[in-house]
Amino acid sequence: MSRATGTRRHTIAVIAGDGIGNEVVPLATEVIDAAGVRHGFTVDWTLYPWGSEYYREHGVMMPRDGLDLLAQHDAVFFGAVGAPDIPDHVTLWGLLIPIRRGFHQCVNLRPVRHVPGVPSPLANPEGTDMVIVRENVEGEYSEVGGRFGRGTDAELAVQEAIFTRQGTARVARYAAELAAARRGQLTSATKSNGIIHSMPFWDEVVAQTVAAQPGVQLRSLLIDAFAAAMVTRPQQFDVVVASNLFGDILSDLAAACVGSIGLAASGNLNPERDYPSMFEPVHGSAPDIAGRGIANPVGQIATGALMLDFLGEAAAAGCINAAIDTVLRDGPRTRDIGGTHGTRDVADAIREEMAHADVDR
Ligand code: GGG
Repeated sequence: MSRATGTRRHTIAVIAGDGIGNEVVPLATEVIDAAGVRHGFTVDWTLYPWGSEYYREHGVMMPRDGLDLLAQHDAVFFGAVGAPDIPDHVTLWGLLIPIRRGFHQCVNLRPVRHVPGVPSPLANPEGTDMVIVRENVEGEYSEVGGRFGRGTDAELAVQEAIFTRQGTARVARYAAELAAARRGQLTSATKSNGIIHSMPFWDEVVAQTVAAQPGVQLRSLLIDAFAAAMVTRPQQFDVVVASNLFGDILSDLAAACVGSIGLAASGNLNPERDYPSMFEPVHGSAPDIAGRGIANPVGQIATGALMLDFLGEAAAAGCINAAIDTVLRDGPRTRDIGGTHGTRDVADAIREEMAHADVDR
């Protein structure tokens, strides 16, 4: 059916990055463009060829003025980073982390939902529906520390975690507001029995912040018990707030529990909107399957829906998510969730499903 297009424009920076990022990102942009045609907006994509290949050529993951270039866009659509021949801390700290920090993307939003029909390693995954709110710019991901006496018997490494009152309160407030708009249940991941300074501090600041948010029930759960509960009864979680490291681990675990990490979307949000936010799937570059056309594109496409929602295109986001659910239920599916189809088959099926849904409406 014909609808007016191009009345709203979004300018998006694209960094496909490494490995399967180069396979899933172009397909996800096709799906978003198709949503734009049907929902009356246009996306101007600008590709930035940064990542490990760029590093091999230039010795850096992105150019010195990289953030200035990205700052000209409404959002960043990111694929994956990581290559077997470059240390992971070089690739991560050379690209993703400078963007997260430089653009004050203090919240990493990671929704996890079981879609009926998707095979799961759990006996009872039905009804799992949570949002993990990961602190994204401080905590355990810190540059404070050092290596001493390299190569000697006395060698040692010191790594400091940094928790500020402002940073902890900020992410707790975001999570509490989100919980108030959902089922009102907020669970905070902690380890205050073993980590004697930063985690009791985290607990105090989270509790003080959440107390100011009416209608939200806060529970604090030790990260080890959290991991077990995620496997035995994930349905109990509504909104989860966690530090940078705990949030990263819990969201991989939760995504695997509902079927595959290849399904999971995320947004690195600058809630004040002073800078572009960055949207990337939870999965990495998967060098073991890169170049074979078998990666699951759903995480990247769902990430596109999250980005559109953030940009005010809720109807288009809903349409993409509904199409994803139908394709996950009826197929085609990639191998990670029990299918035999390729990356393009699944992305095309999502696009076709969107077209049918719009015609039916
Ligand atoms: N698409 C996300 C990606 O490539 N992640 C690589 C990674 O190692 N991320 C760690 C993190 O998010 O902290």
